[in-house]
Parts: sequence; structure tokens; C-alpha cells
Amino acid sequence: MELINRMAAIGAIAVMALGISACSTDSSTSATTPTERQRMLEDDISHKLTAEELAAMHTQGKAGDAVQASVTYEAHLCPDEVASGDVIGRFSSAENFVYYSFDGKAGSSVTIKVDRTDCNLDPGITLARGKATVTTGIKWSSQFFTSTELRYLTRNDDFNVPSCTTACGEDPEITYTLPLDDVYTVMVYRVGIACDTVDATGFTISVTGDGIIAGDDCPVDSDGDGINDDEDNYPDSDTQPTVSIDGCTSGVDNEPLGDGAYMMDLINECAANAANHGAFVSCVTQLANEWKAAGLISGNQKSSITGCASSSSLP
Ligand SMILES: [Ca+2]
Ligand SMILES: [Ca+2]
Ligand SMILES: [Ca+2]
Repeated sequence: MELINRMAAIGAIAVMALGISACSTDSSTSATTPTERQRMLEDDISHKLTAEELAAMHTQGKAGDAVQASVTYEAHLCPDEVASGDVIGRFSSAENFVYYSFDGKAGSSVTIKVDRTDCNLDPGITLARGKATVTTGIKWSSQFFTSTELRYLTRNDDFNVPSCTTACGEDPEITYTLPLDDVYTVMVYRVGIACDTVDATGFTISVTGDGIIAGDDCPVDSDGDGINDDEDNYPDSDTQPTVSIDGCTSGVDNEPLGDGAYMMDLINECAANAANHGAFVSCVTQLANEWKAAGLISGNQKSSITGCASSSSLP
């Protein structure tokens, strides 16, 4: 109970100092209303906080320091991926951020959009360059961003009216041109302490645009046959349009066979493994028989393929 009261007090200080909660109506500590302070913070990230606000943030920062921890990334986002996540915890604690990473391209745009699935969650997003291992120096805004691993870029709290009726702020969206080829971090944080309920956790996040590239952690389809490398029996398929053997063109389409292999992959294997020309012709003939039996080629096409194999000088 003691801990809960303390957490509530820290939350109340943050809300009063920053006015970041759309649900807060407490403006007794400052001449500016929460809405005015919120606008200053949202529209001008170089806004200098008042001494009162700074003192409150330092108190809050101390609370954050007490729970500094390792950063765990919820997911690495790949092009056109939509992820979902949970925000659990209290403002400025390590648990109050959910981290995502993606690989980005210099000079290209990305759009990051978070939609709450729980009406009582008020999410915001911060975009930073780099990837973090510890929470040290990571805050929700630029004023307190002293991480040596992440470089603050931008943030947004309210952009889109949520689909559910709520008094708990709006959903955030950022469109941003990336400065460098690098890995980037998206942090989803909860804003409206006063209107958030403790168990309000759900949201989806999408990161889209030309700036998102498939990095090392994304599935790759090297030969473009629609089967990712990790499931492709022939990840670097010979995808030439027509079956041709040693310069002889059969006129038969080089068809994909369903498991990542193209006809040419198997013919190339025959050439690589055959001990002599007779064995190569026999190997290709067996393939052509199987393809004809499967209805992939006609009798004439089978003859074209085996003819090319016979006239070749392979292996
Ligand atoms: Ca928001
Ligand atoms: Ca493939
Ligand atoms: Ca393949």
C-alpha cells in the first residue's frame, strides 16, 4: 500500500509539472493551464522548463534511476509489419516504455503509428537513432534524454482520435525523414497517468514507409521466389525464364517446383553430381519423365529438354 501511494504521488507530480495528461484538471501549481503547458511541450521540443518543472522532473528522474534496467526489445520491425504490444507500469519506470527497433535508410521517410486497443490507455511515441542496452538516460522527451546509446529525434503524443470513446487523450503518429543509414528505436510510452487505468495495456504499432528496410533481423528472399531463405531448399535459385542446357535452349518455361527449387536448379545439380556425360543425360531424362508425369511439360517439351542434355558436353 505504501508503495502504491508513493507511485501515485510520483505520478501526480509528473502530471502537474508537465501537464501532459489530457485528463488532468489540476492547474493549481502554475499560472499556465495544463493545456497550455502541454502545447508548449508538444509543439516546441526546445521549450525550457520552469525551475518548478525541472525540480519535479529531477524528482521523477531519481525515481527512474532507482529502476534502471536492461532494455528488452519487444520486436524488430520489418517492412510492412504490424506488431502489437503491451504497456505496463508507471511513468518514468523502465516498464513504462515498450521498445521496438527497425533498420532505416538515410533521407527516406517513415510513418510510425500507434493505436490503442484499450480505451483507457493514452500512448505516446518517441523516435530515437540507435539501439539501447540499458534504460539509463532514456526519458520520454528530449529535455531529459542523456542516453549514450540513443539519440533523441522526435516524439508525438496526440495525433489521431482513437476509435473508442474516451477522455484519455489521442493516439500518436509520427512521420519523419531519417538522417542516416542506421538502426532506430521506437519507444511507446504511456502519457495520461490520471486517466490510464492500471491494467490498460493494449496497442498496435505499425512502422511503414520507404525508410524501413529489411535488415539482418528480417526474413530475406534472396532469389525472389516468394519463399524466404530460411525455408527455401534452393535460396539462390537459377530463375532464368527458359530451361537451357550448355547453350541449348529448350523453349520450355523454367517452372518453380514448389519447395524453392526451379527446374534449372535440379538440372544444374545433375551436371554437378554426374560422373560422366551418360550419367548426366540419364539424370536429366529422369527429371523430364517426372515433370511429364506431373503434367508440368508435354511429351514434345520432354524431348526438347533431353535433346539439349544429349547434345551438351556436360558435365
Ligand atoms: Ca496520446
Ligand atoms: Ca527464395
Ligand atoms: Ca529458391
